[in-house]
Amino acid sequence: MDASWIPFHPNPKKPDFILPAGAVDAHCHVFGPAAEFPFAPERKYTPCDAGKDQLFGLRDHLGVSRNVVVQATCHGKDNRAMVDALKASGGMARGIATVGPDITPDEIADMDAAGVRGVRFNFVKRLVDDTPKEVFLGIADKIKAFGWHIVVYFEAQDLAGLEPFLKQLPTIIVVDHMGRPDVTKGVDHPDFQRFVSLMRDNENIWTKVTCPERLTAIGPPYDDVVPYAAHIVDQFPDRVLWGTDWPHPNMKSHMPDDGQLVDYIPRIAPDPGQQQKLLIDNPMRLYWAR
Ligand code: 0GY
Repeated sequence: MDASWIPFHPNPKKPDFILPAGAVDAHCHVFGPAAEFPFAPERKYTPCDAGKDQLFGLRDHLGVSRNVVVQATCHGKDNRAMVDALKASGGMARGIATVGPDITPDEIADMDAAGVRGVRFNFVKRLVDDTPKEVFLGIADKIKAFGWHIVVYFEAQDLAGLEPFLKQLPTIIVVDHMGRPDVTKGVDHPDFQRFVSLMRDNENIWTKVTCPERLTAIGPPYDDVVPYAAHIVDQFPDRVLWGTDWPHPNMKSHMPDDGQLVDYIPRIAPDPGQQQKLLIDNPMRLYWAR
């Protein structure tokens, strides 16, 4: 584990907000355990172990019903820890993989059978080396036949340059963490409005209203991020997902209490109808339609 690594919260509070039955945590990860699932040589960080048993323990503690386990960059293109978690979940977890251009239809089919429903394209430079767009387009072409979608992770300053590429992708696209807005600028700032316009103009683009703990400039309870997520939920209620981001890779300022992240939900989705879509209908449609 990196010397500067902050481990996940050891005893998160019981949420005050009672999640509706069937709620989905649509963005979380597993790390190792390294003795069983070694981290990738090309990784940019070495985390603590945070395996499936701990994830499922958190799920039950929070009152979540299902998980979407997103392949973390510390495991590179070795999806075994994620797939192992899916197989152990009894159908209550789905996955997002990271793959290379050499992926074969048989390998995709095997992951599909385990519950993988998409791939992640990562553009965050501190996390991954650059991948040519043609490589991503080739992967997109291979996975679309399986009904998979594409999760993209980028930072706000890279959106303008990525827009032409995003418009070329042939599947549903899920943007991580609202494209990481700078929340000191204001909801009406052209940078955030560029992201809002992208969603408005492209009905295949969804987003996760996740990670207030990464976006905040002032810390918990993340008052400065609420207006951004609330705006997105209000404008695009049928294309939003919520998740914890447990075990919270690369948090340098503080480690969030996952119970507090559940209590954040009614602040960004105050209406029970919005909550039903955010927590159940949308992720079920995207991840459990089959
Ligand atoms: C997140 C965010 C981060 C890390 C990863 O795969 C990863 O390593 O996604 C980050 O460092 O911002 O979504 O978990």
